[in-house]
Amino acid sequence: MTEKKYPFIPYSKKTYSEAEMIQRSADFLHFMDLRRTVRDFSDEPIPMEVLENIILAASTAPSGAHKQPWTFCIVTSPEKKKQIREAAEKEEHESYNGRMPDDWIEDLAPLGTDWRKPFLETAPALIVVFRRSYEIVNEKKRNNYYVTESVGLACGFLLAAIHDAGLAALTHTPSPMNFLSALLERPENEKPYLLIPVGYASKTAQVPDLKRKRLNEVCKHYI
Ligand code: IYR
Repeated sequence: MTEKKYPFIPYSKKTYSEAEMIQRSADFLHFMDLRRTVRDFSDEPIPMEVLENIILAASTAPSGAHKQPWTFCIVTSPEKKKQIREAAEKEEHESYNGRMPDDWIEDLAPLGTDWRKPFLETAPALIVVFRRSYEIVNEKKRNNYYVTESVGLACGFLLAAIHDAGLAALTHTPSPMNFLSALLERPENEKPYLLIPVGYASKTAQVPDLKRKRLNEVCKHYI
């Protein structure tokens, strides 16, 4: 069966003078450069409407064949957060004590991370992102496309939206993270992708004084 075509509608977008573009792009760069991964959160709650808006902003990301192959689970239940923390710490303990190769441990040492994940309970909300590799349509499996790329893009939008709302986040990747599927009772077509605590940074939060790569390290120009 061939799918029906979308109707096409006119599109126009506001443009700027070169001077305005330069100013806007520099302002945006400065704003994005202020985003930092935070590991120390206040337990102050955040409005649900903010979380929902952030997720809808993430969901505007481009995706393969516009399948939007993602599910964002919001966890604010203290009991669920505790279960997630306990399960994550169990895995992380094993990872830090033997599962991660020495090089990896060495690369993480400057960041001061370890197996303890108190932020999973302190942060007022956890957004657990799932990737959907297929859908069930009329009882049949229908694949999604470029799922990893699509969900990565959506998570990028999500982090930018969180930052824009004045909140902080941590892109946490407990490994393995299958326990999230069980704890959140997700269907077979969904696999956990990222676990993102969201909230206010605690008043005493510190971040490593890391430097970002310069333009010539991340960009090559072919004239
Ligand atoms: N998942 C572990 C280890 C970890 C890995 C990387 I790569 C990081 O940038 C940070 C942590 C943890 O969350 O501690």
